[in-house]
Amino acid sequence: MAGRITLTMIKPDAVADGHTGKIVDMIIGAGYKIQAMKLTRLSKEKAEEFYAIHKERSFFGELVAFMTEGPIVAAILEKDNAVESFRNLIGATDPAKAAPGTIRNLFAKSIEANAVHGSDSADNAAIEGNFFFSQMERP
Ligand code: FUP
Repeated sequence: MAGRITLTMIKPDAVADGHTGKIVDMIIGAGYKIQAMKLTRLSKEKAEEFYAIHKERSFFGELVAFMTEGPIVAAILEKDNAVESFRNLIGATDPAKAAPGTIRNLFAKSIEANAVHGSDSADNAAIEGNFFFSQMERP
């Protein structure tokens, strides 16, 4: 399974704006199989844990505040070369730099409220999948 999964979050901005269905449709249309999916909400502690790698960055406090402001949809997605291909589907972190037709180009509002997350490596995809889902919640 290594390399075949990635973890996504549809972030609070996109969920609140009613874009969940369109984003899930794009993901399925691009050939991903959904292994697990849930609507949930990050506590401050959980958001700080998820983004711990960024804790020294100037934007960390605002990022945690944004990620806890409303519900998110987390999902484990399966496809060949999942991490890299999904990052191509979502586009650059900054929506101003995201290629036309990418999820962030279509739905993101700013570099912070950027609609979706995608894991940046196969190792982090495994860690992030286990962060959100128990064995019972996965096939
Ligand atoms: P990405 O892997 O594309 O999600 O981007 P990063 O891991 O670099 O950043 C994680 C999150 O931090 C982004 F989704 C949004 C937030 N961020 C900011 O708010 N400001 C920045 O300058 C960079 C990132």
